[in-house]
Amino acid sequence: MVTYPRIHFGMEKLYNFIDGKLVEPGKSNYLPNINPAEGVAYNLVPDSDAQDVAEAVKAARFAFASWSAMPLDQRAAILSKIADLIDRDLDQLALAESIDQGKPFKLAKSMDIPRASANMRFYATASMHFASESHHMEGEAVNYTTRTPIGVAGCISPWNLPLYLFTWKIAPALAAGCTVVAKPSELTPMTAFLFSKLCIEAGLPNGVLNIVHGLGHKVGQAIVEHPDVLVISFTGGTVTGKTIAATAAPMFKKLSLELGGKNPNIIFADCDFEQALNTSIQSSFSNQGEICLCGSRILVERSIYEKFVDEFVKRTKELVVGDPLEDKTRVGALVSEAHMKKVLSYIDLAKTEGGKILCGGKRITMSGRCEQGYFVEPTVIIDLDQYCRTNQEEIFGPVVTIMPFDKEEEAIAYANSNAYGLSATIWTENLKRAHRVSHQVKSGIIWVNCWLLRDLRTPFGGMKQSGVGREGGWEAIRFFTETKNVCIKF
Ligand code: TXE
Repeated sequence: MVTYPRIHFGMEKLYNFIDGKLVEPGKSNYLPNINPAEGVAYNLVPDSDAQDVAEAVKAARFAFASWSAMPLDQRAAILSKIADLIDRDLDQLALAESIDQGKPFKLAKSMDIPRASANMRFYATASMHFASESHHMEGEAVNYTTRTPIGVAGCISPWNLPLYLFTWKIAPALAAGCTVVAKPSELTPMTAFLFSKLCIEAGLPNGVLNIVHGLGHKVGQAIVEHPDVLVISFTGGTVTGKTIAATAAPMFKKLSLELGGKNPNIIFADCDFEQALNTSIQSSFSNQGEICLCGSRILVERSIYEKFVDEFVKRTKELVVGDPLEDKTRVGALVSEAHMKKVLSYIDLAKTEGGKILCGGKRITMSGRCEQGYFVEPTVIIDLDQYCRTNQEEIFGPVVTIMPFDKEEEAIAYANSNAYGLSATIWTENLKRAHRVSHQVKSGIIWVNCWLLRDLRTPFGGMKQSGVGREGGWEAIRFFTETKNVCIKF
């Protein structure tokens, strides 16, 4: 068990990071920041507004000329230095992430924080290899294409993988030569605040990255509305994505929207049963099911359906739900009381829709320091129709449904019977089937015989209501650039 650092995390104030300085919000308003495992406030997050955003944009605009002109190796060295500092502070950042978000400390230490430094390092080095194209028209002309940084980028990130997704946006923006005004979720501001201190230590020039904390409809909206923020990268709920798109579209801003998912996990009878089972437990309940890539609809070929359901329920019951700081904990607290209520309301809905709860289904009341925390039992539901709301809407919690199918075409139709199209997992030992099904499932990311195996060079994002655009690799760097073609006649 990790020692809980009460002294460090008393009701301290977090600060915005504007023009290289840690500053109070202009009106000195703060919001309580809740530790979800305890259900109590433990520090104060700035309740900033449009004026704070305006200050941040002004600093970012000013910094743009020198940052975008800085030699690539110098820019890369600063971003790499930030990655090194994240590695140095791994324990402190993982602890902060666990306390702020409710996720197991072990998960934050093994996944979230290492990925945050990987994001910084990946794009630091990528910036030095970035190149644009040229096209020759034989004997007639040559075209060359330039991709130059757009200007000030707005990066808005969610609460489920706080530092992981925050850095996933700002790293390519900074590497491309943009300056940034960023907003982490008001529910999980802590690691972004610590990150701002690391940027100062790494010598990031003033104004290159600005972090404004606060509510989505105030700070987030002000970033999207600001005429000098030319490009917006957002990860969060689909409803919020629609609001952002509606605001940004009339201003012709460039948009990348990574939204929700309701991902199918298709298990054929010819799979490696043990692997499919083990990984499906992870893809269902990792991070309390609060990952947009979690497989929340498990489709199982009928000949192994009963066996799979029995084993899956048995292993689900073995998962230790509890204090995120304890080593044995596999499932921690949900991020907020409101989110816990939303998840529980979907379990109630599933019952009214005819679902049978095989395990879980309730809030858990812990003893000791976590007695007011937001814990929900990992929940497995069967007997639901494909088209019911439980199977159509994103729950984003430790809740999965399992459904049988008879034929491959049926599995594909079920997988596609949803407005979302972020990711899908396919379990089969038949190579031809793996290709066939991968080709037909309408999702931006397909994993065959694995889940969440990430190569940062690959395009990342969803189809349909899961978003617009792709992150990752060159796609993300190109996104933050403006393209120009120059045609020169011989
Ligand atoms: O996210 P929001 P919420 C899904 C999940 C969840 C639902 C709602 O199903 O239950 O979305 O979650 C900022 N302009 N995902 O409401 O509001 C906000 O402050 C600009 C999936 O908590 O989308 C935060 O920084 N910004 C998801 C960020 O948007 C605005 C991860 C995301 O919060 C804004 C999170 C506005 N008008 C939730 N309103 C994923 N795809 O990983 C809010 N924000």
